[in-house]
Amino acid sequence: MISRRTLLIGSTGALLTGCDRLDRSETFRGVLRSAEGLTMRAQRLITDRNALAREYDAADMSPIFRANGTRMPATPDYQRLAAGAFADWRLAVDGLVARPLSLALGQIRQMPRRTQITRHDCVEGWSAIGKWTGVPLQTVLDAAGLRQEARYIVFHCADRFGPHPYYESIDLIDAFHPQTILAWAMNDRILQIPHGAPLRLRVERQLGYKHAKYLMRIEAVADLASVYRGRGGYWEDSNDYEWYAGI
Ligand SMILES: Nc1nc2c(c(=O)[nH]1)N[C@H]1C(S)=C(S)[C@@H](COP(=O)(O)O)O[C@H]1N2
Ligand SMILES: [Mo]
Repeated sequence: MISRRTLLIGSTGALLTGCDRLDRSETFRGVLRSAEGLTMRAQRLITDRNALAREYDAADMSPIFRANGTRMPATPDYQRLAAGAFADWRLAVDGLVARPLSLALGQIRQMPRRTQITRHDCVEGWSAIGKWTGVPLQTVLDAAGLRQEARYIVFHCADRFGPHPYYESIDLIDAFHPQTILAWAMNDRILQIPHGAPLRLRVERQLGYKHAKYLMRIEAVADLASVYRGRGGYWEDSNDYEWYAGI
């Protein structure tokens, strides 16, 4: 037999739960319409952008990984560096950093490394799976110490397209993504010239043209307006390519 007391507690409990639910969902809907909701939705996008690109097994690696765009920078400076096996090459890390760096290849190869087998997708309609080894960009940025105002990382390359070098940029979400590395080896070999020796960017959540080869300088900036024509990359400025080329 159910006592009156049990019934009362039971119904009060149920009422409370119902009330509580209604209350929460209404608050929740309010939050979604508010500025805080905007932050929440942005946060979800950020969470998605932190997801890892698919990584493959050694058996999946493409027998041929074509080189695209520049295959050998034509400048005398680069050719002199290449002739000396890049012993005199330095990577400059500057702009909005606390400690500007000038890193030799040997120093970069001694930093922590990450190896990943990923698929490269070029807008021209080809893909290839390759193995990349390099230092996480985050490690280099942490060594330089990004200043508060820094929002983007710009990559300056050795090869020229007309008067300008090839250049690209990413935001800090991609800069700190665990699969964003400065690669110095490909398919278990030291990175070869057609693929961007001595150092190239791998930013695995984006299309091929974002993966700047022949890196010379990494610059932290507050906005992209001051970078060449203001759209953050050679193809973005010259051919209207998307700046965020997510895949
Ligand atoms: N410096 C530089 N980086 C570059 C390019 C280039 O021409 N110069 N081409 C881009 C394009 S369109 C692609 S698809 C990839 C090609 O990389 P791969 O030569 O290793 O295949 O590099 C990208 N990075
Ligand atoms: Mo490409």
